Amino acid sequence: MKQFISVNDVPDLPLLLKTALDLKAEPFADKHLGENKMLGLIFFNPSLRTRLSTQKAAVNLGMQVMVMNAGQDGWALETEDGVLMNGNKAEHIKEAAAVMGRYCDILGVRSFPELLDKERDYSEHVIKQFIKYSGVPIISLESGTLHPLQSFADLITITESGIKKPKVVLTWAPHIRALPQAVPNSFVQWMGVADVDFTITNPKGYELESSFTKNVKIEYDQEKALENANFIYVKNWSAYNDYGKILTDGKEWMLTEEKLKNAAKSKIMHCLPVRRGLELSDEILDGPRSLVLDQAENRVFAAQAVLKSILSIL
Ligand code: SN0
Repeated sequence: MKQFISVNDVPDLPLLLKTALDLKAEPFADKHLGENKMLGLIFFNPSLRTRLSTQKAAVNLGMQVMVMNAGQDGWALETEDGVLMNGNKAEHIKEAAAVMGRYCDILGVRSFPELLDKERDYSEHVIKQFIKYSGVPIISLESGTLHPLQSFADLITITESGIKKPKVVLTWAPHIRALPQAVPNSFVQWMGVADVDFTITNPKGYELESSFTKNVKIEYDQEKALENANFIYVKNWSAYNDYGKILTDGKEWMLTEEKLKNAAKSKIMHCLPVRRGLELSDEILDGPRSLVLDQAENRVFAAQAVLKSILSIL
């Protein structure tokens, strides 16, 4: 694999999935593969799981890792082309990406959307600059529109259940901040190539960008959508059409046990961080339905499978 920006970069998904499950069973089986190879991670936004799981994955493969928080540990980066740099940004992404590419064999980049300008966010400007100027394979650690390492870990988690063609429902959840559409967009993409029966439920106005939801069932009645679900993925996102906006507090969309009466066996997923009492009830998060820690654990093996696949072509 040459880069990992979306599911479309994966040449053989069943093989990558098998690699991840094999690595979970034997995490140190390839501990010499990454010897003398350097992974660089650059974060424009906060991270707990992505930062730690990707480092752990690299170390399991014998790689070394360097981590940067852009704008905090390093210079504030200018990402626009052709600007006169007489403001507070000291370094251009062209040089920063190229320099990191000289030091590292693989680079991971986290860059959230600003949620102000739809075209800019959906053009994936920042990660594309890294692809263009670094000269090394790039892994998305969540970009403007996608979070493929999360979705891959989610697919691993669903696959581990062994349920054949499970019913998977992505449900919108309330939040107090405007959040990216990256996690839901990406989850929809990965469910699109998995053997699942998939439905999205959200309040009117929160439709995702239509190229992601082509051929996907959308059911605006949450209770109806949840019926007989095997997996319910809970996530907030801000509006796409009325871009980056919070349209409603949507309190009635918070998932509770009460809503699961027709989905008695359903497991509950969330990518974390989760706001208790707002997105999901304590009873669900602390109860036997919750898979959130399994998803987080699987982030290691998702990243390890991706790194292994990229290392094999270096
Ligand atoms: C991010 C998101 O894309 O929704 C990262 C998820 C992996 N989540 C947040 O930014 C949550 C922030 C908050 O204030 O709850």
